[in-house]
Amino acid sequence: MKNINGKIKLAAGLALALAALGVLALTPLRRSFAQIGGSALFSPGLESIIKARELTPGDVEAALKTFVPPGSYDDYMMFASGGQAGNVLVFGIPSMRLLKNIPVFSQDSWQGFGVGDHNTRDLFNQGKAAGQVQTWGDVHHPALSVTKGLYDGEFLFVNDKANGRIGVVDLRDFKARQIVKNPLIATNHCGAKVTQDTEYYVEGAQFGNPLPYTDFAPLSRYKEDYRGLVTFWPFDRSAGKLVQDKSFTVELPPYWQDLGGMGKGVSHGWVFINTYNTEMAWPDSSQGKPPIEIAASQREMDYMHVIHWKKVESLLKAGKIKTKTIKGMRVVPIAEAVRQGVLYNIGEPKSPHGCDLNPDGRFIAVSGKLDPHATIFSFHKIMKAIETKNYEGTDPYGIPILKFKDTVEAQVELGLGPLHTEYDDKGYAYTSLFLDSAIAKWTLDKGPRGEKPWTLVEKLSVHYNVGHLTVAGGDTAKPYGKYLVALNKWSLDRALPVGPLHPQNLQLIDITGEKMQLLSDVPTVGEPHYAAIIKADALKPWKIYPEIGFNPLTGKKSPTATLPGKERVVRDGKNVHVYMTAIRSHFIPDRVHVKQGDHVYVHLTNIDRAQDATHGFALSSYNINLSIDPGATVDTDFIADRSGVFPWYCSEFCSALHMEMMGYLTVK
Ligand code: CUK
Ligand code: CUA
Repeated sequence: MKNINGKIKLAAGLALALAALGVLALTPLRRSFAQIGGSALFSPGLESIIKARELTPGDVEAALKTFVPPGSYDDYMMFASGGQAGNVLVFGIPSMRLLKNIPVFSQDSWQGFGVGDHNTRDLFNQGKAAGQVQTWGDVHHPALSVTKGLYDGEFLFVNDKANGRIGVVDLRDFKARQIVKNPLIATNHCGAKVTQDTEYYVEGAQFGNPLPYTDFAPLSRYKEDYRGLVTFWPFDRSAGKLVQDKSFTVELPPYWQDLGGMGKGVSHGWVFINTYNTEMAWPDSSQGKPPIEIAASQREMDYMHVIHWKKVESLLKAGKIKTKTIKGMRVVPIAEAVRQGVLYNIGEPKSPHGCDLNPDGRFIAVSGKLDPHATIFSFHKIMKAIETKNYEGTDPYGIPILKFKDTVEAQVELGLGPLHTEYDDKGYAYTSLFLDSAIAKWTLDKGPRGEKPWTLVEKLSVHYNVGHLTVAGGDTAKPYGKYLVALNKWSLDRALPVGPLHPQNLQLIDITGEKMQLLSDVPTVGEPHYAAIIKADALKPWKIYPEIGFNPLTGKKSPTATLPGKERVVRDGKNVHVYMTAIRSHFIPDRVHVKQGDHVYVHLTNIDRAQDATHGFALSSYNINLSIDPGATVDTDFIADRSGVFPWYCSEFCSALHMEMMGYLTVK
C-alpha cells in the first residue's frame, strides 16, 4: 500500500494538480474539458482509478504533468548518449517517450546502418582507429550546435571515448554525417562542448599516451614520453563537417584530461579542462603498484587547465606561434603554449569531475568526486591572477599554477560524490551527487528567492547513483529551465526485473516550483552519460528528402540515382550494376540473375514522395539490409560467392501488399 491519507487530501491534491495544469490547458480539447467545470473531474470513474491504482496526490499531479495526449507532441526533445551502445537516444519531454535511436558508431539494422550500405562503410572507414574499422563506440557527451551560445537545432556532436573519435549528426535527417578519428590519441573524454558559435568542437584526451598513440613507449617512461592534449576542430557548417587540416592541438601533460567547460559571454575565447591523475600513475599490479583508483587519487589537488584558445587561433593566423606537425595535426608544444601565455593550471580538489560554466560565463563550477563541495572559480579572478602573474610556481612541465585562493569565488558544501552541474533560467545551479544519490540545488552569487548566495537550498533523492544531470538548455547562455533529467547509473529495484543486467534509469524532475518534484522513471538501454534538452520548435527536420536520388551522407544528389523508367542492369565483365527503384509495392527490376563469383552492385532509389514511405531491402543470406527513406538513394555491393536462390524483400511494412514487395536474386 502506498501512503494515502484519505479522500480529502486526495481531492485537495487533485485540485492542486489541476491548478498546476492550468498553464498546460491550451489545446481546444483540454479547454473544453476544463469548461465542464471542476466537479466533472471528480467523477466517480476518476476517483475509482486513483483508488484502484493507489495513487497519491503527488502521483496524480506527476501523471498530469507528464501526460501528452495521443496525437499531441512533446514540447522538448532530449538527445541522450547511449554510452557503450554507440548511439544517441532521442526522447520527447515531458512524456519521456523514445522517439528515435540514432546510430553513430554502432550498427543498427533497422536503419540499414552498418549492414551493407556504402554510406556507413564510408563513415566507418573514416573512423578507423589504428587502422581498424570499429563497429562500436562509447558515447559520453552529446553537444548541440549553438549560435551566440544558444541551441540552433542544426547539428549534434558526440564523442567516442573508447576510440578517440567524434561523430557529427545532421539534425535535418537525424543521421550521422561524419566520424573523425583523432590520430594522436587512443581515447578522449572532454569532447563535451562546442565554442559559443560552434566555431570549434573541443576534444580533450582521456588516458595519456605517446603522441601519437600508435608509437610505442614503455609505461615506465610515462612522465617523459606520454602526453595529453586538447584538439580544436573547426566546424564547416555548410558542409556539416569538422575540418582536420585546419584543426589545431595544444599539447598537455599526461594527466588525464576529463571534462571541458567552454567559455561563453565574458569568458568566450577560453576553455577550462579539468584533469585527474596528476600523480601520473600507471597500473602494474604485478610490480606491486596500487590499483589506479588509489594511485591516481593521492594528491589533495589536481589541476584545471586554463587555455586561451582564441589567442592560439590568432597567433596561428599571424604565423607567430611554433607548432610541430604530428600525423597531419598541428600541435602547439607545452613549452610554446606557456611562452605565449595561453596555458595555465589551477589547483582543484579532489579527483575533479564536471567543469561547468554558468549561463553568463562568469563562474566555473568544478566538483571533486572525493570532496563534498562544488568549487566555484571566478573567471574575473582568473584573469586578474594571470595579469598580475601571481603564480605559485609551475607544474613539472613548466605550466604556471595560479593560486587556488586567488581564483576561487566560493565553495558550496553539497554532499557526497558531486559530479556535474547545470543551471536553470532563474539563477539556480543543480549538481548531481553520485554517492548521495541526490540532486543538490544551490544558489550562485544571488539567491533568486532571496536566499543567501552560494548556499545549498534543497536536495532531492534520486534512484540511484546519478552521473550526469541535464537541465533543459542548461549548458547554454539562456537555459530554458523547467525540466531536469537525472541520468542514473544504477536502477536496482526501480524497474521490473529483466535479468542480471539492469536497465539504466532516467528520472524526469520538474524544477519550476519552489521544491523539485520527481515526475517519472524511465528505464532505458545503453548507458546515457550526458543528455541535452532542446525546445522541439528549435528543430526543423526534413519529412522527406528534398529531391529524388538524394544521398543522405553527401547531402547531394547521388551519381547512382535512378529515376522511374531508367531502371537497368549493366554488366561489365564480372561487375553487375543494378540500378533499381522502389515504390509501393514493388521493386524494379525484381529479378536479378548473376553467375557465382560476380561482383553485384545494387543502387536503390526510393521514388516514393509520400511521408513515412520508407522501404527496406533485405537480401537473404548476404547479411544486407538497406533502409531507403523517401527520395533517398542507397548503395550496396557484395560478391555473389554462393550459388542458390536468395529472395529479397522490403523489410519495412509499407503497404497492405507488403510481403509482395520482393524480388529474387538467383546465383548460378
Ligand atoms: S562522464 Cu559519465 S557520469 Cu564521461 Cu561525462 Cu561524468
Ligand atoms: Cu516497401 Cu514494405
